[in-house]
Amino acid sequence: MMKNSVTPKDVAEIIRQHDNFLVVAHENPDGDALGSTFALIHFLHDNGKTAEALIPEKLPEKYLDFASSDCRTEMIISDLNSFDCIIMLDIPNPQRASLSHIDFNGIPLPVINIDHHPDNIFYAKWNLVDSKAAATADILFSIFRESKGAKIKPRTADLLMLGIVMDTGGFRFDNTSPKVLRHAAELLEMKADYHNIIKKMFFSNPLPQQQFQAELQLKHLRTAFNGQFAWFFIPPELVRKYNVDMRNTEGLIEALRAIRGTEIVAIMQPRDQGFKLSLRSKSPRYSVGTIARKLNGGGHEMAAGGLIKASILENAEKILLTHVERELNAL
Ligand SMILES: [Mn+2]
Repeated sequence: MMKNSVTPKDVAEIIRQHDNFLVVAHENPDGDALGSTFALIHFLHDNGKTAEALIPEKLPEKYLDFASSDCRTEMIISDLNSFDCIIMLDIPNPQRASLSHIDFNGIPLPVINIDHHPDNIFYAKWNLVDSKAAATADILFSIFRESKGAKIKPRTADLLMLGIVMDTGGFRFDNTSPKVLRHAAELLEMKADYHNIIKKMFFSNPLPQQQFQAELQLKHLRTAFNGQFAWFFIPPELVRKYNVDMRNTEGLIEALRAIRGTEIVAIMQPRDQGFKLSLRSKSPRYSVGTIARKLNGGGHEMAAGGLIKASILENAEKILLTHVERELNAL
């Protein structure tokens, strides 16, 4: 048991004892971060609490219909006085929080850390970290069910389902467990609109974005190590050509994972002093978490991200290939 570990039941009780919550998601929020945040806001409101979310970035377009109105885009330290508890969702360390401009250690409020990343550093007063959980939304559902007499309305069920669907890739990834499938069935019984979620998340690409992906695959896909590794570098001029908003390209990496024979896949994009890296593995034998931790990042064993510090693409690719080769041969 790690320090200050709490159970879903404990968190349900801590929530009962507080009234006014700030809910914080990680930077570049994905479907689990957003689904969890909005689900928690709805749940708290429906059960007599006040709550606001902090999401400093413009949301990816496909999530706009799911957004809750009590959402702030910025926060200064004095704003925190109006809350009596902070809940951090899907955030392995405070540097990844959208609150990172505020000195986390100086925050005068109790903090609950609810997450499923294996590299979570247990930074809060109360930490509920379950790395076996498929999604943070799945952990939240356990908390909500432990909340005696609390209502879980269809909108809340819907948002939890959104988080679960996105972190399991529509129940295709290795984190799809009996538990998460049971939870999903219960959420359906609570009137989560699964079909709408699938349509909005997977079958609603704008045409230029689809064409962007086609050209990316046709002209920029590279493979190595007998096809066990595939990657693309996303050229900024291609992004401009199709006027693509990169916030809307969550899931782009699945095109690489779909290729037979690939074990590790990656996407690289230019970022500050180097190249931002997204990594996926298709088998628990190969940990992209290990690679990411060596490359200024982290994440799950089979889904992770990092930053390669290099001035030109060729050098970044060389560094990446070295690490991938080591992981492929690690057994
Ligand atoms: Mn997650």
